[in-house]
Amino acid sequence: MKITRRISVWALLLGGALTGDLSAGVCDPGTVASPASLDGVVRPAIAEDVNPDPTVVEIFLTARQAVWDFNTGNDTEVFTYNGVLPGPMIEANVGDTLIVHLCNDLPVDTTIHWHGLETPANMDGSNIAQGAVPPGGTFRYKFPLLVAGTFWYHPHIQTHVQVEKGLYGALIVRDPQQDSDLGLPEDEHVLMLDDVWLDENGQVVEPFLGTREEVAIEQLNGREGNVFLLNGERFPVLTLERGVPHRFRVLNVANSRFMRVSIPDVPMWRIGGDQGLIEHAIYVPPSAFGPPPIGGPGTDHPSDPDPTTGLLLTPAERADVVLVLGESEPVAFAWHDWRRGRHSVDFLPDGSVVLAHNIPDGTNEVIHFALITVEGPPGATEWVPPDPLADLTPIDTTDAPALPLVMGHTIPNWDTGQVTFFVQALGKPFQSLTPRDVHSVLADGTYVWEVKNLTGSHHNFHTHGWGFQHIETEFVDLDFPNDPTHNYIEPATHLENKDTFLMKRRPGTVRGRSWSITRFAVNFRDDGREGAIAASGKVPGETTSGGWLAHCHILEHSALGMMTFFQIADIFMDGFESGDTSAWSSSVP
Ligand SMILES: [Cu+2]
Repeated sequence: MKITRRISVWALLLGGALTGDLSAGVCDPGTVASPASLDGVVRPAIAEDVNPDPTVVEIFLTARQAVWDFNTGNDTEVFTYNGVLPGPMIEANVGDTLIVHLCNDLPVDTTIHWHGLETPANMDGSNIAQGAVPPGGTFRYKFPLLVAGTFWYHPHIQTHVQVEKGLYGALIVRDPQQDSDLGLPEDEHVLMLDDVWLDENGQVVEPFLGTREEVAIEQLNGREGNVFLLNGERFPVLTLERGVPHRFRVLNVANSRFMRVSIPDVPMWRIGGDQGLIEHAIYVPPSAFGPPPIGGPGTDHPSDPDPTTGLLLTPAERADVVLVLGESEPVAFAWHDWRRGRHSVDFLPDGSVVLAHNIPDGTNEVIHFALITVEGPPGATEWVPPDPLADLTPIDTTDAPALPLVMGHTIPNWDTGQVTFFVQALGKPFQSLTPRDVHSVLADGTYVWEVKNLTGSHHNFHTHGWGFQHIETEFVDLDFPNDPTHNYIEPATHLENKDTFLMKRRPGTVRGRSWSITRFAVNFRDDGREGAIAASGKVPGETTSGGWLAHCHILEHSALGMMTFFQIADIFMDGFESGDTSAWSSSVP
């Protein structure tokens, strides 16, 4: 490891690999309170809470460039918070107030979005919730933490570029009573899973370059990287205690890659996810591994084709799982492919462009994120989850109005390969939407998101500001109306509060003749925010928000328009101010 300039960050001492600090900017460099991955606990570095009040967590985050060693033989220029990648993990208890002082030492505008958190509208950090924080600028975020769960933070300007370059961190909101009821060891592990696309010089590849075929493929399928990272490290060795239950909070922070992860022969119990615990633990069978045995970062055996094995996380989803390592042999923490409808594209001489699915999809080789070595004497070989884990309240959608959306994209442009995506209305990308095109809802109202997926690929759906509950997914194929394998309803498998959810592809092959519709229950509750949820107009004001975003979290898709916004437009609510509609924001979200 080459250290070009010493700074006092713990990561220097550890496997995390800061090799230099490129900034000479206006901001305090920011601190990290404690190092990553010590004493058998796998986690990112932890942010320093500078506020002595036990109910206030106050953090300084400086976004700045740095040089990172991904063990590729080259120093990679990255974006960091406080010089570490992932950014320092923020820890708090439900009910605490979080204050974050962002200082932007990057050469570009940025913001911080608090993925999954129920913030006041003007603290949401999206490009329409607040003005950009320019280079040298600062912004103070302050809000109460209303829900316990596994959350994360990242920019929401040029998101697909800035997250890819390393700007992300975990935000864990704990409920101490719930945690003690689980009866698990106090130390839990936090695993942020990423992939990054590096060129032959070890630098992050700019988006949407290359031939029209390459542009079209990257846009249609999203960017899938060639270097896998667990907490910013490539193929780390993790040491974990044998014979005890381990709680893993797992976060998919990749731009586009669906993360299906597994440990050979080790089942998991999923106890929660995006928005905290679920009611009853769900058994997650391990994916099958064939020979050869554990290798380096890549191996040459194909993924388990059974889509029901392993833990599946679409981009931005999180899972809270418990597992026991019984054997003393090292084991792999591995990624398996999952059939998500990757496109191939052909530009034909007659000027037509044909999309097909003629590339490996679901059968790509297994990649090892990390090697787990196991220590200690034999102990427990399994863990029996308490039941129930938590009490959840189903949202009653009787008579609830629907909020229809429609996800899709255009055929790639014949000259450039460019694709336009949409989620609000046919052919209308985010950039073209006005407040007249989008949904306005009442505070405290209950609605049903009714999201149609016209495409032959899986996407996902994320809304800012409020979690939701999956009701059902309906599959429709007009060409085979009597075929029950093409026309059916998949009800929710269990009750869970989510903020990011898989949008399954259409069952048929003919465009416009087949689709899926996924329905989610949502209550736009104002509890804890007292009117600070009002947002409208698409353009942020000094203290007002232009709205709340809803989008696909395949970041290439949202950047290209698969995003919309909704307005909380209760004009009778205290604090309501109509947004400025004099100019439409055209910045990439
Ligand atoms: Cu998408």
